[in-house]
Amino acid sequence: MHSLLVRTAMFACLLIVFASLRIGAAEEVNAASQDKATPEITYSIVDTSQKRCYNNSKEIEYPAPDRGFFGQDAQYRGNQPAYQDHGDGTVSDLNTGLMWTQDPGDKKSFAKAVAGAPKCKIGGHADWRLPSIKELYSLILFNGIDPDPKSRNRDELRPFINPKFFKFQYGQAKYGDRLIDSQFASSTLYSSVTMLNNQTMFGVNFADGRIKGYGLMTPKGEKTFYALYVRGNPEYGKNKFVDNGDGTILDHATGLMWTKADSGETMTWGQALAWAENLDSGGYSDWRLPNIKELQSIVDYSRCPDATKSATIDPVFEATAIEDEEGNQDYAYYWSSTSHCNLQDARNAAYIAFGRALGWVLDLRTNKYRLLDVHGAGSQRSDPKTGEASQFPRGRGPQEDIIRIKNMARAVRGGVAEPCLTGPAIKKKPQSPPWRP
Ligand SMILES: [Ca+2]
Ligand SMILES: [Ca+2]
Repeated sequence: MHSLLVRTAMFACLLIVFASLRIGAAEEVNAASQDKATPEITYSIVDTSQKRCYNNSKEIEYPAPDRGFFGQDAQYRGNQPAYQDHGDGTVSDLNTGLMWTQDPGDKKSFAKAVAGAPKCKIGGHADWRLPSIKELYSLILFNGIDPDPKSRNRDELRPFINPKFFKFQYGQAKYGDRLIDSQFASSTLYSSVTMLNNQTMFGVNFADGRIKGYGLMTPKGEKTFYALYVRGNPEYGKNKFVDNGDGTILDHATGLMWTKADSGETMTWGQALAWAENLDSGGYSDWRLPNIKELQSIVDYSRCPDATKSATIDPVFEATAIEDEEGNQDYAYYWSSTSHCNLQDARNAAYIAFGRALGWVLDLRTNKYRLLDVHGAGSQRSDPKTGEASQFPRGRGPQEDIIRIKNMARAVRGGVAEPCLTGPAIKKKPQSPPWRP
């Protein structure tokens, strides 16, 4: 009698378990069909990993919503980087659905980087390709530190890519390289030329945190690059813009909504953060300044002022024309919410050049400076957050980049960016360099 009771009770329990399993299965089916109804994110933007907040020069506590510098990169978390190391020389990016080779090998020319993809059999896969500039930029992280190009000191440096998953090295003396010479190749060629006549490829420098167009030829021969190969998610980097007709543009590929118009005037970095946070447009008030990876997602690398007489952006967007430093029609640089830090300070923030990426180049024959498109429209560089551009009449340092300080802005909303009001404790820095005997 006793054991019959137990058996009956057990049977009842099993029935309940089976019933709940069936309900669980039904819920999964419902969730799957709902996924089909809502647009699929095919171009998931990975966050920059910037976790600290900065003012115009240094790290600060996370600012409150009504205070200056609110709305910067660290305060919107987004899709945090997540990788899986397969232990066979390949790494999967769990956000983008892209699989990568882990080791870029030796530097090689662009032609050899292209030719190497179909020959690559790493991990037993035969469908590797050289990444587009948008695919390659998905790996960049902005907890990196921009080195002084002349420095040889590798202490305290941190690259702009996760070195636990990707083999990274700073410039090697064996190539005659500077510390910062760690440029990675992409399959994206510039639709114009740099330095007046150089065929140019966009690459990412994971040593100093920039996109630049690199001339394929140098006076010494073909320029060489590191190359990672990628496979999977053929939709990555392809926008699906829809003009909502109310001043907003939705990119169904990324899930981000953008303002159709830009700020129409240039401003400092702090002003750009506040402009976006205070914007009321299309019936939305939760606009923010995009981080640099979100902003790069709307670059159209097939367009540029020279090739299409337009900004480097899909024509669904409006872009305010400007006059460059010599009075030629061009398009602006656009601020991101991302600081570009070096060992000394956080005085710079990252921008995308939606017009020519100009620099002052000294012509050794005439000993005069010429204003040239040195890096190509679609580059990512950085500018001082505040100050007077007139202090930099011939650009800055070995990068030769022109300095504008006042740049344009475009606002974004949506995605998975919840505001974040607290962060890690501020890093204390020694007041002066440690004394060395
Ligand atoms: Ca962020
Ligand atoms: Ca707001």
